[in-house]
Amino acid sequence: MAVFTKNGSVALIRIQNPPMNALKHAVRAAITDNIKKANEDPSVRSIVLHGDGRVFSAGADIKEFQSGKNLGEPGLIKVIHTIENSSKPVVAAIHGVAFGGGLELALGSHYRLIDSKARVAFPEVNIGILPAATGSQRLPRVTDLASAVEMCTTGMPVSAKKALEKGIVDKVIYGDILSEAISFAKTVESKPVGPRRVSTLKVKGKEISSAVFDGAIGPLLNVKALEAAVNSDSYEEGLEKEASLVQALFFSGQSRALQYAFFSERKLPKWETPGGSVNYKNTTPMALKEAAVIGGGTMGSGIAACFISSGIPVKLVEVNQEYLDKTLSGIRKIVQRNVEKGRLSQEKAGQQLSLLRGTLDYNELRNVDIVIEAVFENMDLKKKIFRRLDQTCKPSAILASNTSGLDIDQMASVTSRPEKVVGTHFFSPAHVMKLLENIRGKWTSPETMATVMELGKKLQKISVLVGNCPHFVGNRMLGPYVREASYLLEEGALPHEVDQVLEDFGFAMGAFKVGDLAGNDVGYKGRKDFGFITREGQEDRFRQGYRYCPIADFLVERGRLGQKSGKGWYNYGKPGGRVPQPDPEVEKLIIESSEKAGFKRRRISPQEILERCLYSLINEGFKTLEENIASRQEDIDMIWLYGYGWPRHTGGPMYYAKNFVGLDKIYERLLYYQALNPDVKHWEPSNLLASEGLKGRMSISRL
Ligand code: 3H9
Repeated sequence: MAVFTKNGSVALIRIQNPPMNALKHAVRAAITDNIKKANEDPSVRSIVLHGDGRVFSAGADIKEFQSGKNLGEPGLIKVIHTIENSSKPVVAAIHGVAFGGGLELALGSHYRLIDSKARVAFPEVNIGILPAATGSQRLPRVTDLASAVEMCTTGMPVSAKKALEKGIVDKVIYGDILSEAISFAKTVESKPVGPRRVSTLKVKGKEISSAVFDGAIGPLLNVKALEAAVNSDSYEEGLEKEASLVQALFFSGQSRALQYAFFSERKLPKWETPGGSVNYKNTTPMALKEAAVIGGGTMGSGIAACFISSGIPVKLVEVNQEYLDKTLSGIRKIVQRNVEKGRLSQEKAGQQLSLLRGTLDYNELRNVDIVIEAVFENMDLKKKIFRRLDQTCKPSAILASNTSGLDIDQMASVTSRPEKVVGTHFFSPAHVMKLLENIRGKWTSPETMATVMELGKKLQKISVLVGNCPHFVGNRMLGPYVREASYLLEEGALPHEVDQVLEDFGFAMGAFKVGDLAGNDVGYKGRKDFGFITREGQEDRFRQGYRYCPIADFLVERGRLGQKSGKGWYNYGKPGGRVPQPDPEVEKLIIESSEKAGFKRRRISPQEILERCLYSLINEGFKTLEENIASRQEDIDMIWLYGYGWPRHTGGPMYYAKNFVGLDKIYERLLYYQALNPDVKHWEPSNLLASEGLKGRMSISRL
């Protein structure tokens, strides 16, 4: 947990808790004991604190927060004070990262050396807490207040060079960090440690503090903790305030939800099929040396941009030279924008673009390892392309579809290699959105699954493996949410009222604003293919015996496609406009439509709006688990966090259902809405949710 060795007069304390040296109880105890041991050993004149393996330390052990176990003494604060009170100088030798409690340990040391490639951060804000093991009180004693506020409220890592400029560390090391730290320690052995104790230093920039805090936007209690450092008469008083602030956060559901999200995200690479028989451990991915993308629309271009930015050569196939030229120049623009934003050097941009090749000829795809079809959502067209790819590509090549909801098995059925056919559902814009929903068809081989999951990692995506059903997991759950939003319009609400409730809940945009952004014609085209469209003047409000709201169809037929046409559910002033204004024409259309359908409009409460949109979506999520489409609760939650902007501080729809609402309550409301709306299929409770709701708890083994 922490190993004690000696190099002449220097005691070396090596933190040892792979992979990230999280400061769990045994580590804390071992550091404290070893500091005492070094102080008692007359042959020791200085101490170097360093980390084993990849990092110095990623901070407190978040698993301990979750379990509530092993939180007893020595707590991190005690360890830090033991270090600081050491009569022999302690030098922290930082490599990899010193994050959270790791940085707090370093700030408890008398000197801080940092490897040139290492980073420091206070990322506590990302898990809903603050640097409460003296960090919020120490940081503004070594750096300026504005930097302290920025670090504590954004959680963003700071490079070694910046950390030196900001006064957080004393020296950047370009050679071997440990041997340099040992030499350094020897040079400070006879220097007094008193002046090096950070807790005794004055807070920097007290005089400008009100200007900094007034301008500070960011998680409130992180800012308050820094204010406590400024306004307290002593370090000890500041610490007391820090402790009371973190207590409030610890007991908020939000910090637990954020910690759940942290671990859920890290569970995704450890993917498995339902029941776990095929998983990341028992499969080996194929090597992907070269890829191809069919179709250079928004999706295809974004996907190709992802490949080249990850160093994978890609061939993009279009139907004619004009489209191809347009697509290639679009991709060049994506790369160039990264240069303009300072994310990429001109040289790297050139390297990326050299990996891109446009072609009209399928024969050029003979040797690629994976093809991603990204043409529009038409099964006949997709089948035609899959047949052609099957005839052209080498037998080992994977044929993937970027469909957002069509049947992968149908595409596989026209090939001679159904085991190599898989869904890779990117989200728009593909080069920006983090989520990749990979879909296993009934024939998809474990090797193919492993390969697309590995591909997601290479493309730096959050990849989730799901089963094949109409619209898969994300869009399937989106269906009831969007349908409920439109039913609410018929019954009395207006788009901005529904959106306001959803945005108050935490979505960046409500359902109607999202529709306008994505283009209302996208869903319309899909419905049209299924013969689902209702035209104005027609009074057809049922599909396959279930309720159907046609207002979205009317909108598209009036040319209100969304932001791109300047008008959709809202008015944007001009095509491409971004500022939504409620539009009287839409209100009139909605009111007339409800009248024709025989609804007596009423005021609908925010509570009802929220329940109907969210609970219907959650119910569908349970159905995907029950039907073995989703393997695990965490997969669903991460799909919603990364693909649909579900508010992270509630963990995701499944976590929210269980921990913020309660499944018994949700089940009861599903029954209530089902009784009121027998013509709405999505209110039929999922059996899984029903059984757990009845039990009043959620102890499903897979969850
Ligand atoms: C804190 O310090 C509070 C104090 O201020 C005061 C309290 C009073 N704990 O991310 P990776 C695991 S709060 C437990 O895949 P990477 C992680 O789950 C803490 N486990 O690697 C994974 O496990 P598994 C503030 C942790 O190279 C494995 O390590 N610190 C912790 O992509 C590898 O992680 C943070 O919030 C932890 N603290 O990224 C830092 N950290 O193998 C959080 C990691 O079972 N950590 N694990 O899936 C990170 O940001 C990233 O892990 C890091 C490495 C950038 C360090």
